[in-house]
Amino acid sequence: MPTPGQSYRFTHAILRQPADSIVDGLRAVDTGNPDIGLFRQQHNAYRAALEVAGVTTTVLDVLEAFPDSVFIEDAALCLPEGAVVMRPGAASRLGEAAALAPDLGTVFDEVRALPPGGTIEGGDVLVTDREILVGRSARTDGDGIDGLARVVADWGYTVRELSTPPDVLHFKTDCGLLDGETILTTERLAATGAFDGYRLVAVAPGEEAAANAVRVNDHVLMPAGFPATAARIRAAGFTVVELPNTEAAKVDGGMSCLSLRFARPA
Ligand code: CIR
Repeated sequence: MPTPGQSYRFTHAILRQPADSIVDGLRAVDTGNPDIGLFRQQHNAYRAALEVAGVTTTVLDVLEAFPDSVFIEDAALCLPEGAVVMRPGAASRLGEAAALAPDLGTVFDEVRALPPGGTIEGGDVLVTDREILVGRSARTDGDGIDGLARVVADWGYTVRELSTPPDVLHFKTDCGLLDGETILTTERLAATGAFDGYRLVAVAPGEEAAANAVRVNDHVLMPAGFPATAARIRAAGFTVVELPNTEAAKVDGGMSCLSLRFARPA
């Protein structure tokens, strides 16, 4: 059940070690391969920032067979009641979810599967204090969204289906939660009316890649290099932590996709 103020309060996070095979990672536009050494450094800095924000982190072993497996958020949805294993729409990523399920089982009392049919990736799912928003995208379809709605209904969650803007990878490529009622968003996503009734902070024009920020306890983690958007988030009263993300960005990865964040009893 959504609990006011709890959608960005986390005690734990699960990450996955970047694979050398990240050079084969999916990307919309090829701007060159990630440098694996630098990727690891940036991943370590991201993990450290989660710890500073008050989260205990677990880093799972590398999965070389799955180049994009460092983007662990896409393979599951973690809620206080339990975890739901996603069904990625990218064929090369399907096996990541199955590989993750046993690890989720060591943490959660309940790990649920989706009913047959459809696809859905965690990058298309935004949990707020009042509902679960899911954007249809090239990776997530209506059947996948319906399946999630059925799986979480008895936990008290309402799922609302929205559209991801055309040519945008995931719904959360273009937005991030700042608090239970406040969303950081691109103008193009806000213009769809998806967030009517929420407070909005718009990313600065030309800084659309800054939208995938993630609120973790009292910190907002965002990619470095977007000063105008960082200033807007600070002006709205939030504490911003800017992190180098150049290597994940080469394969369309951002702040949210690098971890599964959740709250567990002490
Ligand atoms: C992919 O295309 O699946 C990966 N290269 C990037 C996934 C990013 N995930 C996310 O934003 N949640």
